[in-house]
Amino acid sequence: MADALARPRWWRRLPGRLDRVGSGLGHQLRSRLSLGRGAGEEVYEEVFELLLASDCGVAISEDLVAGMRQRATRERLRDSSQLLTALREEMESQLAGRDRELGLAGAPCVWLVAGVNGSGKTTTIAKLAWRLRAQGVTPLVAAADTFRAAAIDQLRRMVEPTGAEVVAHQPGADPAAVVFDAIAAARARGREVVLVDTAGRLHTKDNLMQELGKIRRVVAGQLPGQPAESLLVLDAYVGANAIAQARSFGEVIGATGLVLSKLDGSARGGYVFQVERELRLPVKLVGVGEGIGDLEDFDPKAYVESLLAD
Ligand SMILES: Nc1nc2c(ncn2[C@@H]2O[C@H](COP(=O)(O)OP(=O)(O)OP(=O)(O)O)[C@@H](O)[C@H]2O)c(=O)[nH]1
Ligand SMILES: [Mg+2]
Repeated sequence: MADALARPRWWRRLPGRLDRVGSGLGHQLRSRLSLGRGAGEEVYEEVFELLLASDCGVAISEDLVAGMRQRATRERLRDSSQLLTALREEMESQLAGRDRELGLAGAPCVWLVAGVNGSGKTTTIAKLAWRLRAQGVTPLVAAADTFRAAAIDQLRRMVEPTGAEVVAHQPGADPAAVVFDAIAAARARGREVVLVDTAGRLHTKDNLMQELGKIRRVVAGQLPGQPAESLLVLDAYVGANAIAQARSFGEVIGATGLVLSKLDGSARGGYVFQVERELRLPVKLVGVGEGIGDLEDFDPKAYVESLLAD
């Protein structure tokens, strides 16, 4: 009961979604562990297989099982609920000790948002604008996806209803120039936060990656120490396949954190462990739907809870 109360809003809003993920892993773990065999070698192998199947990756699955086994031996755990608790604690400790706060230092502070095509950048920007407005901050949004006219229109359509302002140039303009102007406007108008929407791109397109690097340099040139946040948006549905491309992005933008979008549609529960370890970056935000309010701070405890739900 205490656990249920501790769950954040987004967890409760996903019945049949994350729950479906949870019932996969949690349900199967329970049925394997409750066969009355205690903590035998065979059981650990089965737990390993289940973790692997839910996209935890080999290294994490091995670590989780090793940690679980150590606890079981040390504390003489035998029954299934004790073993499950040991696994839960191991999972929580994998995600512990990371700074998941969004940095707000700077006047203005800049949050740069990047990722591959369709990962959820513009939606995340609009959700962030809405959230900041709810906190009494009016952000300024730089339409640095100048690649398509439709991208600027989409950004305006999504952001303007939140009350945030959009700074845009013509389609085809230099994205770094848009950012330069947005920073100047934020200074002139006393805006505290500048959100930068960028065009989706493949990590293999050198010229487009360089363009992203240029945006970052323009920000730093105008405002030393910025961007305060360089967020890489990853589509949770794509799962661990996106890790290699994410690494290139991470370097170019100097990523400070990850946004996992579309978590509401993803069945790859263990992916969070893998992505955090492989990229050495904290998941800061999760997208849990298409609505403007469907962005939440990532809460590791609640996440583990939802993974292991029956
Ligand atoms: N279910 C769900 N859909 C999402 C979420 N975030 C974004 N989407 C959807 O994903 C699609 C792409 O979102 P965009 O925000 O346009 O993605 P983008 O990264 O800006 O795309 P490009 O600018 O074209 O690279 C849209 O249909 C969004 O509604 C989420 O958290 N959950
Ligand atoms: Mg976009």
